[in-house]
Amino acid sequence: MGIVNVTPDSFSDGSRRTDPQDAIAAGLAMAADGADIVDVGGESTRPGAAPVPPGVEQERVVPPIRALAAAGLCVSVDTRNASTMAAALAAGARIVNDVSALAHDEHAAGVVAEHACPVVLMHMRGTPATMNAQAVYRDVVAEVRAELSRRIESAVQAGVRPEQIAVDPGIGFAKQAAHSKAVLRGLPKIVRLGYPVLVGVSRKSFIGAISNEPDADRRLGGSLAAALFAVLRGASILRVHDVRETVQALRVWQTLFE
Ligand code: PMM
Repeated sequence: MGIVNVTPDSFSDGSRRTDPQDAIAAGLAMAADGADIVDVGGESTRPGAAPVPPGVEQERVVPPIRALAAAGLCVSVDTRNASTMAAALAAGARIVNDVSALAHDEHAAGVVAEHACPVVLMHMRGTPATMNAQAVYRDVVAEVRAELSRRIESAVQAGVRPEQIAVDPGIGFAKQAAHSKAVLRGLPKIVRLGYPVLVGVSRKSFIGAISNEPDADRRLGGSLAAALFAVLRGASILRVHDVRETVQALRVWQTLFE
């Protein structure tokens, strides 16, 4: 899954695309480089980020989603807002990726149930503005697993079918670097929930903490290492900025394993 952020303020400078034409070109290039899914988002979820009104978010994401879907790409929309999910699905998006696991907007589960589309339920606590203060765990893997389980139950109660669901432990969301490391090591416990697992490690701050690299755009090596480790631990979808490099790393790594 390649990341197309149509935002002025994502944590990685190199992934910000405010011009719709840039976003479309980036999505097409990612697909050509081997991405199976292109994830388009219009609201930064970096720690402390302010919420973006859904109308503004839709003005950002709908034009690139329409163009990328028309070009035949499988597009997901990265949003917490039901009206943005509906607008993106109407424009041709096929997957909903919600960092709040359908908790932010009371109408979100209904939209996903009605469209019967795949949905990514990601773990976090609070909101991007408040999540850092809630990064307190006794057993982070068990707590993330239990909290994801509750979000799955709530989605299913709202009419989402289990076959639609993928889960994501939410690396860096309400997690300090030590929590993100523990979650990656304990990923098989999340895999045992029985749903496909998506992992987003690309350029995240725990890589900066391990490698002493404050610049998010200079964390490719660490991102590749963490991505391969996540696959080894059972991840089936990787959400990445650097598609060409990740596809190459995966091909070589998998070939050597065969
Ligand atoms: N990370 C970000 C945004 N959306 N969605 C999922 N499912 N998993 C993630 O880890 C995730 C996400 C933040 O990163 P970005 O600013 O590079 O998009």
